[in-house]
Amino acid sequence: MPDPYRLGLIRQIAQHAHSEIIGMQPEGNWISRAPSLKRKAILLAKVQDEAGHGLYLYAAAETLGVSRSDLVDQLLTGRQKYSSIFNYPTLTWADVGTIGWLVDGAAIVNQVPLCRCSYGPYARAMIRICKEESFHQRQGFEILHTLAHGTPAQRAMAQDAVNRWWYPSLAMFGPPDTASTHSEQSMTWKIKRFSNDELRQRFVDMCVQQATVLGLSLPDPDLRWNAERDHYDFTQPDFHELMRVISGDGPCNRQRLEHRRRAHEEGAWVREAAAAYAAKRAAREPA
Ligand code: FAQ
Repeated sequence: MPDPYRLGLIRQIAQHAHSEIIGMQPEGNWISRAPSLKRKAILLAKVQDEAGHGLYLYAAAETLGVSRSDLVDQLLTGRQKYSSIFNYPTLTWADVGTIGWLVDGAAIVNQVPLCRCSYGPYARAMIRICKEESFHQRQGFEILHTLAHGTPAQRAMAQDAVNRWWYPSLAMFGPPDTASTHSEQSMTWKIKRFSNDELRQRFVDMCVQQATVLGLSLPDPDLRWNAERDHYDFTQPDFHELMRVISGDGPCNRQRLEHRRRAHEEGAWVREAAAAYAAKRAAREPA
């Protein structure tokens, strides 16, 4: 395997794994505040799924000759990135629905092609992840549908959340193709199968129909069908804001990393106990 291919994959898979782990925080914030026991149980399961996705992805990265502890260290010291989207706050319960609908929706559009990428362990991890993401997307859609058909205050809360998450969700697909440093190489190697702009367009086309079913609007006055292109025209997200958030200056960057560092330190005894238990069992088992 050529080294640049291996390193390119480690970069992308590690960022992806970190995103799943940091991505537990915005929704985790609502587990104790979910409006019913049923909603709480569903959200708890979703957040646990995200931990599982992180685990599959770290395991896929390890097949390329890196250790999980080294990758975690790179996240905690800010040398590796995670998705910009998880640096935005979840202000209301409607944000949980909107993350499911838009953020998981964008994740699915981006990740379904990865199920057929050129590196088997990553592709195979993505198959299971996409199935679970699809459940996540539907639970978000259902939360928003309930709110959008509830009281005027609930409806306003749902619309406000969609207004705040729309552009950050569009930015998840990365910089425009003209500014994407890795796309060309990643597409040649068939790690990426579609460009950032192609997937962003696919996501917009999909969301317009779904917003109609929800009875909510998307906050873009220039969103309209273009029969010549056979796609919706739309306003691009603010890519300067994306770069600012990626470089550590988003609304919640510091809080997210601080929380992760603390959780990692506080969980050290669990890792030590698990390692000691595994060593004891290995010593007891006949060779
Ligand atoms: N945020 O040259 P490109 C989820 C970086 S879904 C942060 O275009 P590339 C599920 C990029 O890394 C979210 N950084 O890069 C969930 C590169 O930086 P570098 C995770 C970004 O790799 C839902 C630089 O900018 N999904 O977690 C972003 O060809 C709900 C130049 O960009 C994945 O990771 C961004 N938005 O394309 C969990 C999918 N965009 O490394 C919980 C796999 C760009 O040079 C709750 N990854 N950058 O320092 C990919 O498909 C690609 O890596 C892209 C970026 C499309 C994200």
